[in-house]
Amino acid sequence: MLFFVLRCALVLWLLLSGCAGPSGEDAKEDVLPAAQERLTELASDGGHFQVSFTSELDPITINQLHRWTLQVADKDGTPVEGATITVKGEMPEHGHGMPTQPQVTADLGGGIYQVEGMRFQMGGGWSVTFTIEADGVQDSVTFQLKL
Ligand SMILES: [Cu+2]
Repeated sequence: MLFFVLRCALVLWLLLSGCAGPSGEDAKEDVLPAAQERLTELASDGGHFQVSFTSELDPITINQLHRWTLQVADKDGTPVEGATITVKGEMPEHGHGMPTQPQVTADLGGGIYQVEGMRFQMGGGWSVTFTIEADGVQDSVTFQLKL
């Protein structure tokens, strides 16, 4: 009897979820790309640099160590080479940072830099700030991400 009830419940659940499936999936499809939507190109706070990033993981998944590539140009669009760049990721709403300490590990030339050690341990709002110093000028840029 118990088995029968469970089976009925299972069948009912399958039927219900089957019915709810399509609209549920549609809603999910609407939400996910928007959740991953982000500005990947920004002017730095002081307007000295134009910065864009690409993530090796796209979409970015939680808890997975991955690399970013950062592209830095001056305000006229000329690639900035030989910059010193630091990385800081945090969840402003939670008051904590990343579990890793990402670093720029290679200047690939042409204003392109490799960032290693990116890992986001939870979904939500993240900000990733790059502080860039080149030719005696220091400026920061912060990318906002919803993961
Ligand atoms: Cu958090």
